[in-house]
Amino acid sequence: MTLSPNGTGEQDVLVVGAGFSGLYALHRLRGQGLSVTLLEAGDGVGGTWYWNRYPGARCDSESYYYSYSFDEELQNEWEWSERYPQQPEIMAYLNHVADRFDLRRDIRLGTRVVSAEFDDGPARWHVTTDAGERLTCRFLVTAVGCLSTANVPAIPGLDTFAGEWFHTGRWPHEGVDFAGRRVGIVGTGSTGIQAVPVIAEQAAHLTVFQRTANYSIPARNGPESVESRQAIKDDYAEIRRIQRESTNGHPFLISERSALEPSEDERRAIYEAAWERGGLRFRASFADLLSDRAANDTASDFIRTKIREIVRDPEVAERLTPRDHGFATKRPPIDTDYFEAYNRENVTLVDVRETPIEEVTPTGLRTSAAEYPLDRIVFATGFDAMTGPLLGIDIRGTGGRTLRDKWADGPRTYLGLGIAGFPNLFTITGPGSPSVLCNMPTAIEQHVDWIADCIADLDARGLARMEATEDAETAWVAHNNEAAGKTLLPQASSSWYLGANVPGKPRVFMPYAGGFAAYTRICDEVAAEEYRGFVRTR
Ligand code: NA7
Repeated sequence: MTLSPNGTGEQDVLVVGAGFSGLYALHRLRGQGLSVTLLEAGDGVGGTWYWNRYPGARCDSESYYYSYSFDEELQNEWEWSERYPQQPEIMAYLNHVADRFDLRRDIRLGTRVVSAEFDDGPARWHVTTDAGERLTCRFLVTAVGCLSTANVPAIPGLDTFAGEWFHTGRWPHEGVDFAGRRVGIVGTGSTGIQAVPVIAEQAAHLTVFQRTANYSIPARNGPESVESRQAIKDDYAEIRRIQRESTNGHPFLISERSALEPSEDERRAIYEAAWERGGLRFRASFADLLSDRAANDTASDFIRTKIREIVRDPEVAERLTPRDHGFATKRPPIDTDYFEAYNRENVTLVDVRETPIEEVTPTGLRTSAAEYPLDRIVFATGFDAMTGPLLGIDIRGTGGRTLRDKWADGPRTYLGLGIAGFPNLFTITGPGSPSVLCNMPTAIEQHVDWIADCIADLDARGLARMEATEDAETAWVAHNNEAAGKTLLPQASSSWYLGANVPGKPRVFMPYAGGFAAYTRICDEVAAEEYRGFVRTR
């Protein structure tokens, strides 16, 4: 089936979003003979990386592993220039993928999905776009990303600001000129930590408004040598196997030793080596960093000492030192010269927990203690993570029930893939799946493959409708909470994993914390047992 020229034709599958998830979903589903159209709100492919163009935007996963593994030729032909890929390079890669697999003919850019309604009689989804078009499909696959709904704080007076303000996740394509400007940046998560050193180099003055001090590990970015690229490619099969069998989708395994086992000297030496090597792998130094408070304290203390060593002004160092949560219990950033930036003459740190932001004035930002004159304000304030992108669409399941209503007290899914009351809807990296706790392309490929196999199985059996049962969903929510409860993660009370960064959002630990490999095994078992926990009918 193909879309009729007026866009009202029926498709087997509509995919929403053209990031890593949507592009692979289109390729994979089309490859098994299905008619597929992909609808994308942006004017280009790239998803997260299309929108996040802020200074210093770079992936924290390493480039050779933050890439697709589904096609051997693709992974062998593509050359990543640095250890971590910069935003423009990821965009080049995803555009290359779109061209290489001839995806563009089934992608409609500049098309935002505003609603989707399930019609139970014929088991069809009716999807409406912002242009008022109505499209129909058998299966709806959301590939809307976990971090794509910008969270701009509702600070009084923002509309009176005479300068310009930006959210990092909606960055202007033409860039922003900070030269000679007084710039304020709000937020010190992964994004703020990447942007601060880069903006500090450009601006006349940079004021950083920090609410929660953060741990950060040096990235140790650098060019990827010809030899190391070749070595990775020669070993790709094994690397991909490790990624798929790991806890977090990265090509390293977490040490099996407790942090409390070695002597203090040996432990410090292990942390020093990990600090020198840099990157997210630091958290793999010991087995129990995310499950045992005393073990976690050893890593947290090590990083606190490093902050004091790097930052020259002891008062600034103290304000930059996290005390209210343990290392990696919130998403751990990695950085290039973040703490070093505070040694610059033109960088000021303001602790807005001590002196909260009260308003934006026409000429700057005022806290309870002072007014800071600014020409530009950058909000690195994160996202309405995981549920925001899905609830941004008016999704209605059986009986017209809205997803917003169903998730009023927090998301409920089965495997993060299916939702009771919403048949034939598949959510790639949905809440309740490893998603943001995993290297994303690894998590995405597993989801897309599972969904594609599932649809193939339905078609082979002549089945038209598939829906997660309430019981399976309830059991999965309980298992999700249990898995999170075995870790220290839910204890970081200001974490976006819990929805704590968005005022009024229900506090539910959203990603699946039981580990990627364990999760994959469960999904495989569900499929092998004729999709246990789903009802499939003609
Ligand atoms: P994050 O990690 O959610 O960080 C947002 C930062 O903004 C964080 O420091 C927040 O402080 C701060 N924030 C949020 N709202 C406010 C208000 N109203 N006032 C002051 N400060 C505020 O988003 P990122 O974009 O950095 O990273 C998102 C993910 O992208 C990252 O985890 C990676 O997976 C990639 P808080 O900690 O909430 O006190």
